[in-house]
Amino acid sequence: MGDKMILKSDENINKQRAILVGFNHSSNRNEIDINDSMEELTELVYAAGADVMDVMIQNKATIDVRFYIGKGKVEEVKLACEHFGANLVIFNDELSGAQMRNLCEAIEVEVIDRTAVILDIFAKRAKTKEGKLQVELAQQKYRLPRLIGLGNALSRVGGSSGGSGAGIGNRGPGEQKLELDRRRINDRIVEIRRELDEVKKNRQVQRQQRIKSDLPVVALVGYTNAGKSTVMNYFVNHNAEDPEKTVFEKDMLFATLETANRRIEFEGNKSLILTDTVGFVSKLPHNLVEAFKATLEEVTEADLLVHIIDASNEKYQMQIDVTEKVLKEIGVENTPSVYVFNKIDRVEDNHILEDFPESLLVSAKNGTNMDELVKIIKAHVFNDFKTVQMMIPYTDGNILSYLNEEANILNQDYTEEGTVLEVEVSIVDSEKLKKYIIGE
Ligand SMILES: Nc1nc2c(ncn2[C@@H]2O[C@H](COP(=O)(O)OP(=O)(O)OP(=O)(O)O)[C@@H](O)[C@H]2O)c(=O)[nH]1
Ligand SMILES: [Mg+2]
Repeated sequence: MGDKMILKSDENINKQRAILVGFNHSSNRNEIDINDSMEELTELVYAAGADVMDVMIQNKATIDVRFYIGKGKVEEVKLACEHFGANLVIFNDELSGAQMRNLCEAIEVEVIDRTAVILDIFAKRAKTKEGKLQVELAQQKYRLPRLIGLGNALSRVGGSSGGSGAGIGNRGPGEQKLELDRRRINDRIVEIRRELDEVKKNRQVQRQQRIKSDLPVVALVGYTNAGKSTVMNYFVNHNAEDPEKTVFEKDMLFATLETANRRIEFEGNKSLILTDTVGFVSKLPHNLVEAFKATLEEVTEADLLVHIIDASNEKYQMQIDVTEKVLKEIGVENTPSVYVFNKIDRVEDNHILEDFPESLLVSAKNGTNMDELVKIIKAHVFNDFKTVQMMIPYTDGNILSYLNEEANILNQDYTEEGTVLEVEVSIVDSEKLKKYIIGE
């Protein structure tokens, strides 16, 4: 039982029958509503593949150090498990190793917490090598301080071979095992970090290549299920060289777990890199935020953040707050950003524009107002363009082909000396090609 308490990547909570337990303490009240939070936990548990048999909430002023919830509630949870034939109890808040052990012993079923569920989903969905390594790193870091919770079950196993039954006599081998596990995890953490460094080096090479191309980066950010990938696909379908390269979109939490970059092209040779990112969720495990900072590098380097908000979700204000909090944690609070309220096809009457006059309402699914979004993005990232007149001597044909590729030629005339152009170029190019400029 113990080994399963913290899920490894090869185990999961698929098809288990779970009881969810929430704790509503006074300091919590001005945060997220407990019912909303439990509803979200239910969604997370479904996303991880388990069934939710019952949701229990305790309102209490203080946390019980030993069991998190009160002793009486522990009994109730135990009865509920028997009643529903549940084999898993999931707490909405992070538990310590000791609390896990105590609860597990008292309730006699596996006990995990919300963080373990989120880690489990991430472990199952991560696809790239870097994604997998990062999730495992977060998992190992999560396991380490909770080995006591595991240690108990392990010591029972260890002690049984001694034949002395339950009790203090089991401690010896258990603690040795605990120490061994601790060392094993620490070793693995070191190894993962080393592997991640390797992967990172490769990524940096790729990024540098991209940076060399000078393309602006626009990152889609927002709460999970807001429609970021759908927005991405809209652009891939309309403005990408290869419309085949759509990303996965689905009505479930954490459909996207890895950052995806696509080159999006607008008329006049104006291109940008659009980045689809992992969605955020309330109580996102800190280790995971840490781990994903690396894959969120595109976000930290973005020229513009397009914050996608699900207008059809009543709790969008909370979702905006959570997203902004995480963005702050990864250090991008100063990047220019725009609010885009998505799924307006699902809202009839709204006051969004009164509350957020600067925002845009769209439906990525139906394409409503997406041309407005294009305008906003262009205005933000292509404002470093200017129109100039150039004269390119016929001997410099390579410059002309460069401009054909990279700039927006508005007018073209052939004179005796060479080609005279009216052309919209980036400031960078206008500097580089200064000697050809004959008028601005
Ligand atoms: N009605 C409606 N549904 C939408 C719209 N945009 C997206 N959806 C749906 O919302 C669900 C989630 O969309 P995704 O694009 O996967 O959301 P996401 O923000 O990428 O979610 P994660 O990757 O989980 O963070 C899907 O079922 C979409 O079809 C929209 O404009 N209107
Ligand atoms: Mg997505």
